Amino acid sequence: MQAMTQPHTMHKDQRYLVVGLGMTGYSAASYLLQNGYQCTVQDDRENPPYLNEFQQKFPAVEIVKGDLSESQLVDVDCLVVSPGLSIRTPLMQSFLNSGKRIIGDIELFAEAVDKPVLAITGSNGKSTVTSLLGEMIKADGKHVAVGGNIGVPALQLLNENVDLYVLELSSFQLETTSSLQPLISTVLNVSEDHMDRYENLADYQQSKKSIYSHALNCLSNFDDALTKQSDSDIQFSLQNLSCKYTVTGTDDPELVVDGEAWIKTSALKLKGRHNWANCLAAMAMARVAGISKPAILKALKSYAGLAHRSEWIAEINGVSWINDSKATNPGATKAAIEGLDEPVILIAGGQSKGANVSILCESLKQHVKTVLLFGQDADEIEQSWQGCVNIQRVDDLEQAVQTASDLAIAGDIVLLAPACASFDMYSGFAARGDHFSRLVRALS
Ligand code: UMA
Ligand code: ADP
Repeated sequence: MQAMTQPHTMHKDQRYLVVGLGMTGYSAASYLLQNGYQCTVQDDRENPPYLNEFQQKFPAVEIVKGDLSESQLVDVDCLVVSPGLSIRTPLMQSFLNSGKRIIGDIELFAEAVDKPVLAITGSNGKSTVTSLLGEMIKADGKHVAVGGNIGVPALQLLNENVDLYVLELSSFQLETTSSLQPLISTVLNVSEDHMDRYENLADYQQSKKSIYSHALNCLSNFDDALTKQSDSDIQFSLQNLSCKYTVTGTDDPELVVDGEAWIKTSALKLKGRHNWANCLAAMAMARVAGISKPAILKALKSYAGLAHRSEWIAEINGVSWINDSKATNPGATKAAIEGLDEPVILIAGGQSKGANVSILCESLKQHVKTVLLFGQDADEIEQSWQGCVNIQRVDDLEQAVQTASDLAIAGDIVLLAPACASFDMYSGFAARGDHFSRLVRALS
């Protein structure tokens, strides 16, 4: 399987076809057209999300709706494919095999960027590390642009006043990127996700690790061998005291840099052991970027995390309600459950994306009283968890919240951490998390 061709070089005489008119496609087509390249756009939907904006901005540019066809590709030199679409289709592979190029928005960004880039990928923790690192850089008085998979297309960040770019990159974006040269890159962790787009875990891991290809510095997670690039990696670890970035102590552990304790974990706003790892990763990247210790500490003490990630919503009759709607794969749900000491009522389900949810059995046994399960892949998930935890099927989130409210007693935590994507019922994890918060607030 060929994911990319050789590094891309932009030519004004090349004909580009932007595939997909979502947020990324819109930013890529706008970038190309504004910079004088020949570009048309295709989307298989009748009403792509950015159709109106695009038509208003570029009324003369052709937009083809419907399935991508072979005849359309004859006059195209380079495809710019949106991350939500696989490039592993026979049509795209035959396009690649004919010697033509497939790139994504990050490749266009890589061609244009002239300031250092700090690049983050991983199965979980990307957005937390990306935004925390952005806060550290801001605290040092530098102009930082933060974006990528976190929600702002990278091409929209390009600006001459920026000192540093922090990019969250998905495996999909990395598949169509070959010439990004980050000052530092990290793969935070690798666990099953997007198995509907990859042949197996090794295939997914390979996409993630391509972030290291031209990086000047590589940061890996000593506790996750799947993230390692080489023996010269900078490493962080929650276990190994010989790593440059680590944690010591038991009562109130401290984050340690080069053997020196920098901050007690109790002083961090972010809670949970997985977030200690995220803090270490952000600290390591900030230091490579020359950010001062006071700025790093200031951000660590004030950064409270993003919505929908272990977000405390309410306490009602002694029961805490937590929204971790962003836990869209089993690895994230595991971290969310294991970060809690109280008995948990877990709300889960949705689209499992082919992931092996049975990796959660041990955590469910140890921490979870009842799972309230719903959504497209609930049957399959119930089979995997049968025997390790009490499971109750519910129709939807509303019924899940009502049932949790009936079951919970003071001291329990009700946790929405679905281990699944939400697209069977919602427009995304944020819509699901917002619905949960509204339902919980209505209880009180
Ligand atoms: N689509 C079609 N037909 C098309 C084009 C797209 O049906 O012709 C569908 C895709 O299959 C997908 C949806 O439209 O279901 C969105 O795809 P897109 O490539 O247009 O996505 P964008 O709106 O451009 O958003 C993308 C990222 N989305 C994906 O990778 C699916 C956003 O990450 C990212 O914030 C944005 O670019 C800016 O960089 C979201 C995401 O879910 C948060 N990412 C995945 C994740 O984090 O797990 C990888
Ligand atoms: P991503 O952008 O990779 O999805 P987020 O920072 O948005 O990551 O966190 C998503 C969810 O993943 C969180 O709600 C939490 O449950 C889990 N998570 C966060 N950091 C880690 C980590 N380092 N290891 C495992 N799980 C994590």
